[in-house]
Amino acid sequence: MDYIDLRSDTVTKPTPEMREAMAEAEVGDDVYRDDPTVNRLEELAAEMLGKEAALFVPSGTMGNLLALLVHCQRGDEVIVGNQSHIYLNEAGGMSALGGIQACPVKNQPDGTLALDDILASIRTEDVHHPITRLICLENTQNICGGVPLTPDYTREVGELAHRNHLFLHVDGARIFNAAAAQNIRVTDLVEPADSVMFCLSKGLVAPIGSMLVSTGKFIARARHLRKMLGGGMRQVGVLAAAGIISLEKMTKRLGHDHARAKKLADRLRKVNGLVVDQNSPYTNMVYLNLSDDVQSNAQHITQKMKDHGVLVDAENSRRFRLVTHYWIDDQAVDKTVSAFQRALH
Ligand code: TLP
Repeated sequence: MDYIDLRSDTVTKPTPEMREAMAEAEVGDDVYRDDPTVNRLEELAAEMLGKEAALFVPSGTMGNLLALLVHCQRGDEVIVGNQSHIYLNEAGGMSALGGIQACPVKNQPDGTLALDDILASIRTEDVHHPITRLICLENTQNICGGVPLTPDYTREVGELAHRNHLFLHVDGARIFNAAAAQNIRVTDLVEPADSVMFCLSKGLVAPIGSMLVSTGKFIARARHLRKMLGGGMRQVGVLAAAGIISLEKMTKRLGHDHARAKKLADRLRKVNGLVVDQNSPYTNMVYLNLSDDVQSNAQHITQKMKDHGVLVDAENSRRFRLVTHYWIDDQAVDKTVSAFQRALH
């Protein structure tokens, strides 16, 4: 069965144009820096984000880990949102592989970390304390609803960080969604950051890959650490070719995904048994709960939805996340609404 897959935007399969570019990609050994397609992708990513250099990495998780490893020494502390992907969903890589300690700060409902909370979490100079080294923001903030952080807020955190001799890393897995939602340039969102990771493999539709972007010196160190982690790839231009299409074309169409998410949320608000989060969606994610009067749980409804040809993600026993992307059209929205109606009654 051809499922309508709303579990994530990570499920996006490459477009026919991407497959063609992949088949025809000029390649070389990227560990020797000999792959012209990877070199082009890295130059393009750096240029689009207004930074000096970029590194192609297999996943967002590796990109974030490399950033932490470059910024921090063993025993250092990183201020992260308590609802952030880095803190919750990266298998504890920073502590396991970097000896780095997380200092979780409460994410506000709008995805931000309160400036006062950040300030209060910065360690004072004391022989007993770890050294605070880095602040991480996530844009868009996934668990808070796919909510975009603003350029003003990011600038304030950047200033706070630099005033206190800290670095700022942005987990911008969906930074182009954040820019599209606010109708601004992505450079406005990342200018205050010392390093940025963003994903090609989510709303930008590439089959694999993320980019780490920063200064030339930082990226040279990250390249060395990527090799250490076993992430030195060879004729990887076959993947970078899809990434170039992500950057040149897919960054320009994310508004369609946001409009479809809105349409989906508006329609689901009218379905008995569902309560869509008040401000959802901000970008391409719709978060909703089962209403109190529904006896069955989200896992059970998820199974019934699957029987009707629609895959959704149960966050817990009452909550769902639905993510729109390139392969979700208006018809898929209609089918999802009717699958929920049937699954609930
Ligand atoms: N997020 C995935 C899951 O891991 C939850 C998803 O379906 O949303 N930062 C953020 C903000 C992310 O949402 C993700 C993936 C990553 C980093 C990691 O990217 P990958 O999966 O490429 O390692």
